[in-house]
Amino acid sequence: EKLFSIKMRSSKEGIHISGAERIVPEHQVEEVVGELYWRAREHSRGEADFISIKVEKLKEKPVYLKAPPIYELKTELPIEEVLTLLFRRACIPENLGLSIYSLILRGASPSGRVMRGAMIVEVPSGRRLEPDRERGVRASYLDISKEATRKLKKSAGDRFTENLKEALTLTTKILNYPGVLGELCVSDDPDYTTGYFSIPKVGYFRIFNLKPKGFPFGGRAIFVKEKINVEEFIEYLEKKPIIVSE
Ligand code: PML
Repeated sequence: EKLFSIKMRSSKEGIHISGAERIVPEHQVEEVVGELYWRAREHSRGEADFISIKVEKLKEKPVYLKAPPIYELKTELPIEEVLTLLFRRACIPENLGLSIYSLILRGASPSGRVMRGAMIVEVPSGRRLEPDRERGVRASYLDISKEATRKLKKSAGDRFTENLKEALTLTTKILNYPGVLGELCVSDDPDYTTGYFSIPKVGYFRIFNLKPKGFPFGGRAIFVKEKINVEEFIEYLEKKPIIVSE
């Protein structure tokens, strides 16, 4: 059966409120368009003045990927020490990793705002490779299967959130590209203090209290090896359809 990408975004007075996307077989398109419409309304409590829902037939078959295992870090260690251990495991110099973490907490775009997409950081030079530093790079064409979602809900228990599901889907796509060393994510939602650092073939390390409550800044950094072909990597992130499945 043919597959379709469905993407939703909503805003009010030009300011982004929410976005979501799915990849579904043709017979589910109508239902999922409805779901995303309701989701846009719900997220904005009916305040959105613009909702866009785009339906597009996939031009290529999706790649089916397995999510990394999830580890939840409950520790008394200061957050910098936790991150240092994880950076080491990913072969990222700790000074570089920590400086990117503090940059994210300050608002990483040149204008000091939150970047909507990720920065791409070359290791070990620290060079920023994303062409648009204000926006960053946004991965797209992704979804997670029902079975993989069920398994995730079971393993995360009462610590399951929609943010976890979406973050795991996104990082599974990112980690699957050769030359990626890890991804650091701090939520830009002031009330969502859980973030993660993920490492290819190792895992998704969920870090509670990665930032103080009420803090409005956040963002993502993808750490990559030198000599990665950035154009091809960005093309993969933006265009290649992937579905996280069992
Ligand atoms: C989690 O593991 O709970 C998700 C962390 C990242 C959330 C990013 C976001 O949705 O703002």
